[in-house]
Amino acid sequence: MSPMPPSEKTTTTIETCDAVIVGAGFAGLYMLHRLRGLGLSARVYEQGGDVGGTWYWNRYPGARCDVESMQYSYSFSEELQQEWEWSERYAPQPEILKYANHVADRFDLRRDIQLNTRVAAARFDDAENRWSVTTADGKQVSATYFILATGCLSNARIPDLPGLSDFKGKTYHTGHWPHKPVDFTGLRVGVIGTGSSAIQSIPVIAEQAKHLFVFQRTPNFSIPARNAPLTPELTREWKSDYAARRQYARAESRNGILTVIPQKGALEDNDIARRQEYEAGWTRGGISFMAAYNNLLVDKPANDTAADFVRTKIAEIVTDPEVAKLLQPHNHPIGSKRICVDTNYYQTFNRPNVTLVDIRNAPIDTVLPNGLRTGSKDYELDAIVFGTGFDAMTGSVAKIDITGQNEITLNEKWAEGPRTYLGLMSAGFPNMFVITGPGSPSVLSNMIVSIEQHVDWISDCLAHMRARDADRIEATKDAEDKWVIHVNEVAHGTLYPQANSWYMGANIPGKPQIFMPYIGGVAVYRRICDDVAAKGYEGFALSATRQATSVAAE
Ligand code: N01
Repeated sequence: MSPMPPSEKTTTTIETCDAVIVGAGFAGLYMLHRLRGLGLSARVYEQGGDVGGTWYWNRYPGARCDVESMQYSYSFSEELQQEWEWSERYAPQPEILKYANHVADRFDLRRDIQLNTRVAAARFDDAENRWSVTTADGKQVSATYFILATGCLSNARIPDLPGLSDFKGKTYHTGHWPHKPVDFTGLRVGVIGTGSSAIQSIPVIAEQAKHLFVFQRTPNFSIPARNAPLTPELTREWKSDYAARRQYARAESRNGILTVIPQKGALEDNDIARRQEYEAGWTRGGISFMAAYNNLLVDKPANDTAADFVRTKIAEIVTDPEVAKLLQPHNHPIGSKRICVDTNYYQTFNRPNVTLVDIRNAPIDTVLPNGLRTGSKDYELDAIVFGTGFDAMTGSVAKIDITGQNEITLNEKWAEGPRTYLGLMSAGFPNMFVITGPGSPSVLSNMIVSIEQHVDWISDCLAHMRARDADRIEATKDAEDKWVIHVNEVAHGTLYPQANSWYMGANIPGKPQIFMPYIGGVAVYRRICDDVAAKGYEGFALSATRQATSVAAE
């Protein structure tokens, strides 16, 4: 047995199970359900006070999903998808959280979920073929499988601004919002950041605040959501054909969302036809705006036509031409950063109580006890809202001290960027699975579609192993190396790497800049994963380290 680090010497093994799952968001909940279906014992550890993952933490004003409700939901249970009623085209955060809670209750998941418990470390014991998992309160559990369902946008990040600890007002991060409603009435509020979270919250905060200052470093492209109540007719239409629509989204689409797949490129249309096409997308609302043509994310001149259209819209909506100019993005192709979806975002800058502050040319120098100082001016503030994003995809995994074979930690192995085979496993870390990890479509897709695909793949893999008396699976280094190259090549065939985005790790000082998700599309990716499985888990090494019965009998 490999030696324990000093901090773990005093812990006692209190539990054994087949699998430890980290996180009780949508990935962890479904993983638990599937493992139970296989007759495996599993324990879920969740650092939040309840289930729901991202929807438990992101309670900021205006938070809602940018994938339509009828599609942003589980498909694994026909009864569940028939009985659940969504109220709006884009569900608000409280409703999605209610749905996660409903799922946890309906499938009796809570008895295997331990809340308020952060997993601090996990260590693979090669000789025993077991993971020893330690929680932050020093408890230890031993499991054959270690499954990271930690979410891609779970590690909220507040920039290291000088003077922040001396600020006398309240500070918030959109991704770590208080559970009690925050009332900004009568306050001078500063929002730092203009990503999806800030763009959703700014119009709502502006309605409450005495004055709202928006500190913008990089303007973003945003498309109107056109949110509305879901009509009973539309809901009925979806439910009458749910299975087929789901199947299309998972097996035919690029991003796990049912959209008409465009057949032509933007430059194949003349100016008038193109404008009509974009106008239709703008009027329809939502992220399908980028599905107008098939080359918007691979061809810069084509992309420019869509970007110009949105820049023109901004100029039409925002009455002050100087403010409109500042809001028009020019430093990245449209869609190369996650496109935002809003309700009245650009219109909010016409309000007399809202000021846009350019911190690209005059960066924040310091936080003052009563506000913020940028290069040119002081701003008095009672509250600061950080919409500054996350250490995405790897951040929440990196917070766990994971040690694999030969005493190598995952953080050491991923020091130059994450390395996985299919985004599912990393060589040297046997029996450790990552759900929607780097190297898989994950954040470029409807997350629930990708979560279900990974959970199903992992479950089928474990069933396959059990049928062959195997109890160890590991990615081979060769397969992983080839996959990393492929992920990189596909990304560089697109415009995505041209943006300083969190997809690239560019928002975290010092983080290696590598395009993390797999951009080949969910349908292509699913076929690759299914093919790997059909070939006996090609690129993975499966073995039996002891009598197979011990896997399930402990
Ligand atoms: O975070 P972001 P987010 N000083 O990283 C700025 C998903 N999501 O929480 O671009 C000043 O996108 C930063 O500026 P810059 C969705 O996938 C989905 O908004 O780095 N500014 C940027 O403007 C999304 O993409 C939904 O120059 C600083 C902003 O903060 C992802 O979550 C809703 C700064 C961060 O934007 C993350 O979105 C919400 C600094 N030091 C989120 N550091 C829906 O489903 C950062 N910024 C609708």
